Amino acid sequence: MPNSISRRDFVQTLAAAPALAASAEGYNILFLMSDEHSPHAAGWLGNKIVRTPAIDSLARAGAAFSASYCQNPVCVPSRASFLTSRMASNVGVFGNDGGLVNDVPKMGSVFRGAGYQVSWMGKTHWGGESGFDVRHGSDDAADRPDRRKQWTRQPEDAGVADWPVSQEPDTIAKNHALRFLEENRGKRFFAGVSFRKPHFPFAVQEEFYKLYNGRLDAPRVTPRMIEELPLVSKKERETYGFAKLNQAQIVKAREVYFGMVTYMDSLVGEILKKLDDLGLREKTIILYTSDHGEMAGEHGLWYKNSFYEASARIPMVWSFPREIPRGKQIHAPVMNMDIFPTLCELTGVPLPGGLEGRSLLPLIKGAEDGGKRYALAESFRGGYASRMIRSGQWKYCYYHEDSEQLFDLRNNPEENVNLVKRPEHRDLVAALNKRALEGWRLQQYRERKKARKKGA
Ligand SMILES: [Ca+2]
Repeated sequence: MPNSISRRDFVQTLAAAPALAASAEGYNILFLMSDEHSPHAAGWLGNKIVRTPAIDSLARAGAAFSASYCQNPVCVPSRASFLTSRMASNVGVFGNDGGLVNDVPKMGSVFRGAGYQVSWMGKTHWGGESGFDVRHGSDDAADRPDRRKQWTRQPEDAGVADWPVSQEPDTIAKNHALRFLEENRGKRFFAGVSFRKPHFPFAVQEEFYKLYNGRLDAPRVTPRMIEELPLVSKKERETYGFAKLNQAQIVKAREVYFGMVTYMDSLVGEILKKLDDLGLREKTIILYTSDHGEMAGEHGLWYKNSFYEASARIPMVWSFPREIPRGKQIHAPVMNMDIFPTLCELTGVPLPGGLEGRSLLPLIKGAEDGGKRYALAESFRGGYASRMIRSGQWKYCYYHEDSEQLFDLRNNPEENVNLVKRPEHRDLVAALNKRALEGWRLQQYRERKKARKKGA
């Protein structure tokens, strides 16, 4: 050790070294994501029936979050928020109609600027430019077999797919990913692999369906749970006729949904195996997440669009043997906006200004207990606007011109006991309401809606 630096300085230098070493050695990023994966259908988060061996193994090799949330439970805004690390409504995105502004740093362009080979395979759906080189956007494949007319979005149409997995867009995206890894093994890459399953339509091949046929029940839904739904969810039930579903239809759609989860997990497994075969595992930061969940019948609802756990909470698993401890589960509330700054910290890529998320690395490493963290989500849908905050064991939801909810997730994970009117929680509700509504762009949403109506 040179005499000019003290032992303390040397230790501090070592502590600061990972980020520097990362940029010098060129760690890769593999960003694996699915569409509509409920955290209630995740083996590593405790579901005993669903089979997710590949992602379970990733969770064993790294850190899994049990309270990670998307910032708007629908495709485009959720993707816009992790792409920019900002609330989607702050970058022009209120719903699936897009509008992502150009003049903010995006994950793809920032890592491209830092010298990474940035490529995105599979579903994009950002609502604007991402900065990624999109190799295979499966969302625009017109000849998708599940777009034939019998495969609607309705749960009552759930069934066994009559085409092989080789024709699935996700299998094709996976094949692109395997080729990409081979071709770029010597480069520093940022590969996004984005599956569209387990998104509806509810169709899956027999080999996956049979794993669950006869093994699942319908979730418990009481008339009171239906009565207490926010108006936006009641409208959703009406629009899609969920009240007409019988128990057998609910169970079958859930069996197919679990099958789709396992199919998607099998693709993750193939990609992880390729990474191992190429000897890239040790130098690749791996993330698995989803853009939102799927209610799959809970609370009498399907799809996403709500703040209930199955919809707004997302799976999030990180693995990187050099920096991330093995088998860690973290219960602090976090957001998908936190992904971008975490990747910057892990790789040493300078953090762009204006990001709203915070790096997860201090939490992952145990330097921070997460007690001050909270997660925000919002929804603008069919004229309804709402916001949610998760803080500690509490979830508070504010539905504009409708109602409010307060759930104690530790003691009532089913979210069917609304505590918002209890006098003992008055101060808590006031504090959560204030924080949840800070910076809310409700007025902008209304103006935009008005302008679009005029233009139409
Ligand atoms: Ca989605």
